[in-house]
Amino acid sequence: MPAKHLIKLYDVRCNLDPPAWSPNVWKTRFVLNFKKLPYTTQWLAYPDIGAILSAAGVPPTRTEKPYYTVPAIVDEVEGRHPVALADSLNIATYLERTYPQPTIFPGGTERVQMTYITAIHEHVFMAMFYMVIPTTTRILTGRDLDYYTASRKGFIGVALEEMFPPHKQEGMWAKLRQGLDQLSALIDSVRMGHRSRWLFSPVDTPSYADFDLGAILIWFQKAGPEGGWARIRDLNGGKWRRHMDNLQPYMQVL
Ligand SMILES: N[C@@H](CCC(=O)N[C@@H](CS)C(=O)NCC(=O)O)C(=O)O
Repeated sequence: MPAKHLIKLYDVRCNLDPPAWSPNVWKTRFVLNFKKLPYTTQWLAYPDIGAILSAAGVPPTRTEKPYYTVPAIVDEVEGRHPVALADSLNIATYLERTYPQPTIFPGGTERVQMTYITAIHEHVFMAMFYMVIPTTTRILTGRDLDYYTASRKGFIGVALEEMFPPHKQEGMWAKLRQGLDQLSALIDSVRMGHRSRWLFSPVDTPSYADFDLGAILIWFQKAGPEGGWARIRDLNGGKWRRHMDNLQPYMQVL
C-alpha cells in the first residue's frame, strides 16, 4: 500500500459544466481515474497558469512562451517532499512508476504504446489541430477568452481566422477522414493479434494509448467545430463512438 497522499491536478477552465476540455489534461485525468488515485482538480484561468504553477513549485515545460502548461500535478505524500511536475507524458510515467497497479502499459507494452501515440498524433491530432484551435473560442469567456485570442498567433504562428476559414473546411474534413482511416487500419492490424475490446490494449483493461486517443476525441467533442463529433463518431465501423462508450467508467471529473 503506498503512503497516504493527495494529488492536486491543475487544469484550465472553460464555460462548460464540468469545465474539463483540455486534451493533455484529460490524458492525466484518465490515468488518475483508472488507477483510482485520490485527487482534486484546481481550475485555473488561462492567464493565471504561469503564476500559479510557478508558485506551486511546478517546473516549466517549455523554453519559450507559454513556459508553463497544464496538466501539472502536485503529489503530497505523507512524510516526503511533495512531488510537483508537468507534461502529460512525464506525469503518466511518474504515476506508473509510483503507483504501478493497475498498469497503463499492460504486458510490458510501453514502447509499442509510444508508437501508437505517435500515430494518433500524426493521423488524427494534427488533422484536428487547426479546426479546434479557433473553435475553442466558443467555450471561453472573459479574461480566458481575451488571453487566448491575443496569444494564439504568437504561440502558433498562424492567426485564428486563417486556421479554419470556410474555403478550407471541406478539404480539412477530408484530411481528417483520411487520417481516421489510416489510424483505423493500424488499429485493425494491432487487433488481429488479440480479442480485447480496447483499441490498443491486448488485455481487458485500457492502455495509455487508449487514453491518449480518448483525450483527443473529448477535446474535439467539447472544443471542436459544432456538430463535428457527430460527423466522425460513426466512421470506420463505429470504432470511435464505441471507444468513447468504453472509456465512460474513467471519465469522472473530480
Ligand atoms: N506537452 C504538454 C503540452 C501541454 C499544453 O500545451 N497545455 C496547454 C493546454 S492543452 C496549456 O497549458 N497552454 C498554456 C497557454 O496556452 O498559455 C503536455 O502534454 O502536457
